[in-house]
Amino acid sequence: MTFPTGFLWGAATASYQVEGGVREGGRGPSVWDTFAAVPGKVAGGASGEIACDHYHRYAADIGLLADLGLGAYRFSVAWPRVMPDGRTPSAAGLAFYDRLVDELLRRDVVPVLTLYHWDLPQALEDAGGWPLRDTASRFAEYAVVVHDALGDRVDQWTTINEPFCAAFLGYGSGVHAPGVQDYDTALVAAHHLLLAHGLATRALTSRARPGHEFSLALNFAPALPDGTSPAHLEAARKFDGIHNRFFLDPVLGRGYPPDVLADVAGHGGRFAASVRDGDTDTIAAAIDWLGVNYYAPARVTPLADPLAPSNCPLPGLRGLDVLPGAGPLTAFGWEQSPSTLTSLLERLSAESGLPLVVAENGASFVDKVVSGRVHDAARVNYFLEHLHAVHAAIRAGADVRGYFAWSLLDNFEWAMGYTQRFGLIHVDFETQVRTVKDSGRFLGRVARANALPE
Ligand code: GBH
Repeated sequence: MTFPTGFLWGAATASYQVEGGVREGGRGPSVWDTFAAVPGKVAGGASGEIACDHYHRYAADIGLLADLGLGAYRFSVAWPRVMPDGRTPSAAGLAFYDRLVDELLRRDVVPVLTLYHWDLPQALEDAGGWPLRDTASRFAEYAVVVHDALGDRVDQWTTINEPFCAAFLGYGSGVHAPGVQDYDTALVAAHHLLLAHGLATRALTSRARPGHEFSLALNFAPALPDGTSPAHLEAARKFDGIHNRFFLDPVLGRGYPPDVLADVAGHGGRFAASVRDGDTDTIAAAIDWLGVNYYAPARVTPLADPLAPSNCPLPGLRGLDVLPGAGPLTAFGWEQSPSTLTSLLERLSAESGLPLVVAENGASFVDKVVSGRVHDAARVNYFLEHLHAVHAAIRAGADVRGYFAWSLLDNFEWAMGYTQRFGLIHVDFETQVRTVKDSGRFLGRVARANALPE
């Protein structure tokens, strides 16, 4: 049950979910500051204003990660810290990430830097946001600024985390910032997010130093048809198309999948008009590895009326239902299906030929601190089963190079506020006291051994 030599074991966070300090160091507002201030958008009226106070406590948090035995930290840079108005670099903002990276290196932790995990500068949203093509160019400029500042110490670069969420939840269903509800707009935003990835990858590749590696992280929800009829298989095709292939295929150089383009053709046509000559080549910029974010599959079933709107609000989905998960669920209600992770990694490896990194995997459960301990047996089991699943994919030939637990810390879980805990480390949001959970110790032991227990 040993993992390949050099396998990266780590934990992940995202700037808006953990940093707090939203007005410090000259940081400008992001779309999430604005969105969270709108009553009814986030559970409990919560925001990331303080979150885990990681902006001040990063050194202690890195210490906890390193002491557990984890060798890598996947974090994101807040664009509105580095460019408060979305365009002008801020030395004070960059200085925070300087300190963070130096602390990681001091503790022998590999920094894995994500440039965009959803906190768009509000000024750029005001100018048009991701539905505006210009935002992709602004992103490439921002990427170069961060790379110029940190490229002497950071080798591992991820452009964008989960363009699916940024586009379809941000501009389609509207459950994420900026809260726009329009699927034609969401499709255009998706294209510009992918374009931003391609433009930034090109720009950084041309300035890369030896050892630099570039990637993006996609979230995958494999579709499990809840039956074997042709209608079931069609429902699964549709869901897999818009959720997974719509993002994966263009990144792999295959362009947008024709069947998905047909599915979304009824959304007004601005998407088709937004794709210009050369864009598909730009999006296909070579990457060194693919970040795979996996939590749960989707069980899909057809509806008798093929025109009935799907209860899964994504563009192009009609006539299908996404059913509640089967078996023991996480606190979020998500199905636990480790075998789906094995088949996903095998599929992605075969289709892409790329090295893969599990950039996020984890589960929320209700945790209790009892005498300074958190006995989160359900989460330990989730990690154990999913690590077995990763190991099975490696045995089957997939080139998986790393595994990052979501998340290092309990944190601001977007629209769910502080109601879903994903951390290896418990955070008391009243006192900011950290308590390492059993799952953190477990993952640390696995990391130190580079092997699963027999
Ligand atoms: C990740 O996204 C995020 O990267 C991270 O910031 C977050 O904290 C973590 O997961 C836990 O939520 O398909 O329309 O029915 C999670 C990806 C995408 C999973 C949306 C649930 C359901 C929406 N999520 N999906 S839909």
